[in-house]
Amino acid sequence: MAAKIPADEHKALDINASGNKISSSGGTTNATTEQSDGESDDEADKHANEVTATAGEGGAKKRKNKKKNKKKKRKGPTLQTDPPSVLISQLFPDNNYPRGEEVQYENENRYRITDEEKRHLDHINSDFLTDYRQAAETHRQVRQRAQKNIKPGQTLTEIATGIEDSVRRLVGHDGLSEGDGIIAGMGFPTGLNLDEIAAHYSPNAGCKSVLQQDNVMKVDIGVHVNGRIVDSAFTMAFNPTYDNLLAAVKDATNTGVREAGIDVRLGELGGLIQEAMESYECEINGTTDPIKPIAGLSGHTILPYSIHGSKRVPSVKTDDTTKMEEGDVFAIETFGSTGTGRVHNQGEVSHYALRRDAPKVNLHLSSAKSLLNTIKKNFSTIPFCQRYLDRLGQEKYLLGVRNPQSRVMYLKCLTTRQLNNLVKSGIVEDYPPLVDQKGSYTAQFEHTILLRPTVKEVISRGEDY
Ligand SMILES: [Co+2]
Repeated sequence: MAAKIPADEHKALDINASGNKISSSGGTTNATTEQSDGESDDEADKHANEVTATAGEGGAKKRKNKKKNKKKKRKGPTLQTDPPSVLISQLFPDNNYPRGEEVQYENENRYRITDEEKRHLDHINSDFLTDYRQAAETHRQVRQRAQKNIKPGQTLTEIATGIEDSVRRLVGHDGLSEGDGIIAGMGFPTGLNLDEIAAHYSPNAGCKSVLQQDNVMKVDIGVHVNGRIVDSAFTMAFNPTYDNLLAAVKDATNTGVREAGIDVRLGELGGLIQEAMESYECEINGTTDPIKPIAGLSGHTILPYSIHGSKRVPSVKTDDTTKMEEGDVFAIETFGSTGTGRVHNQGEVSHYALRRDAPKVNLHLSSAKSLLNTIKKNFSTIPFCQRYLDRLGQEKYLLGVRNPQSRVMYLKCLTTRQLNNLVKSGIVEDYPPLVDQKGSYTAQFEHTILLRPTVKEVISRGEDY
């Protein structure tokens, strides 16, 4: 889920100006590390190897090599069903979830791999890692099935609910009883953004949109376990015309993921992302368009139960000298566009989140109070959408109602009004859809990375992207 940079804050610089290379002290290479953590790693390897073929790319390759000679090694199949129904915690007993792609720090930070103190810090963080890896494996399994099954002709509503039902089933929390969604489930509303819509569109009740053969669809999925949110997105197109657009953005995001590391400066990282993105162009209906990074949308740190921390990863060079630091969790995401590369708010809002710094306001309407209470109890500060509220309500009011559909629409209007109240009071933040010029096409790829004390872990990496 993208962070929006206010227009007056993104001062893009000329990337050809001097000093656009990240100093060697912070850069990292793409080499995966040897796993060097002792017994618990071997246990994790064993389970990952026997149970599934969907582990993170780098990690999975390492494991395959290691166990090459074992008779028992079979390629897949996973024990997961289709549609998925087996809990991730059952597929990987004893919390031995697959690791993401682990990438060694380089140069001045190379010592971290074996440093006793850093290894100790890693060990005391094992709950954090376990929750993150469970969320990431859920993400991979759900999205890989989505990539296989999403087809033109399906409604955006059925695509979104299909993804969300799968996530909730695999983490074992349907989110319907009070507070259940705070334990594990959706990390934010499923973004299904078509063509010029870059971010923050999710169908509301009554949405009639149907996926078309020529659409370019960004699928942005958030999964959380105990508030540890994995934020990762990909783009689907059924027409090969857009291949270069997708390739550009995938390259830009992978550049950001590769060059990210402790001590790396955010503005310089943006320059490298920009360079990668702008080295592509895309021919659509006979005209060749340059591919522009969308400067107003950025990657971001992720905090517990909160999708947007305070640091931003721009996709263009800026003068932001803020450094990435040990312990940071970053969503590295880039957007490319055949349009202007600028986005504006447009269309019906679906995404909301309770503000962490929400002021104490005396709400006059009891309906607004009760909605705020529902939000606090079921989502805390995790972003949600109108459909997530609808499904909480439906459980109760569908029981005795003759015409459930009209009741749903009536309650939807009521909910929208109360949400607007909460937004105006500064308690809830709304995230309107962000849209480039009509007729343009935008693409997005995104990974979540953990800057662990010893190693960088690309937690959401999979064989797909
Ligand atoms: Co994001």
